[in-house]
Amino acid sequence: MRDKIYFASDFHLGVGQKSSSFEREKRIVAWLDFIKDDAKELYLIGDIFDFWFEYKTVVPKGFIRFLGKLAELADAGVAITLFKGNHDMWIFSYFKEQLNATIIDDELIFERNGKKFYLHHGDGLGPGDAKYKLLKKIFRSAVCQWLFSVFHPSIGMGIAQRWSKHSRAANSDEEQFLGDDKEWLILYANELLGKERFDYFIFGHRHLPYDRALDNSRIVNLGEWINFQTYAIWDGQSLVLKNWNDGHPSNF
Ligand SMILES: [Mn+2]
Repeated sequence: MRDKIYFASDFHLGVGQKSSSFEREKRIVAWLDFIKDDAKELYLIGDIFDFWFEYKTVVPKGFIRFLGKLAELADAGVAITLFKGNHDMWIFSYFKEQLNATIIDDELIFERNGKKFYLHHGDGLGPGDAKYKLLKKIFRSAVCQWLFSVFHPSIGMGIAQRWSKHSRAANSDEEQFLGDDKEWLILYANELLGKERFDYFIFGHRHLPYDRALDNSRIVNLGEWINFQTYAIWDGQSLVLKNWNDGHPSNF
């Protein structure tokens, strides 16, 4: 029965040593293969690629097993939704054309079985970080995208790869939970709950899997696939955060 909804984020394909990114890609492909028969919808909530840019006629090399497996799911009837993350905000129309994927710029709100979901990659939300919020506006602007596109891909992708070596995903170990009063996505969710009812908030970006109760609601952070290999599944009744332990899913 094709009736499950799956959520994952922050694969950061391409970051780290070539071999480690390739191993990660193979783990993700095995997971996609595992879910392909009962998945109705698949939400990939940002930073799937450590860097992505679509030139008019050129896309970045690599990830062929991952893209092939996504195509297999799409062809089997899984509805794929791809969120722009802060690392892959320059996803344009390629995955819409190739996978019939829905591309989400910021948040997505929907209801399933009377439960209301709020989904967002998680970047630029909550208090503070004015510098990033400004940068996001600049990077997402048409002018900035045009400027990048006029460089030869060897130059543009070269800049991106050097930049990626200094990124958090490339260098940091596991993150620490700061507490319900300090985690900015929890603060953001609580602020939204003051105005509107939501049953579930699902974010990525934080690189720390967590599942916390809020006021009549819950917040799930999907973690990442460098250290945790975590994902969430909705079976129509409940939302569960899980670990993919190389073929043996367990509750997180
Ligand atoms: Mn990330």
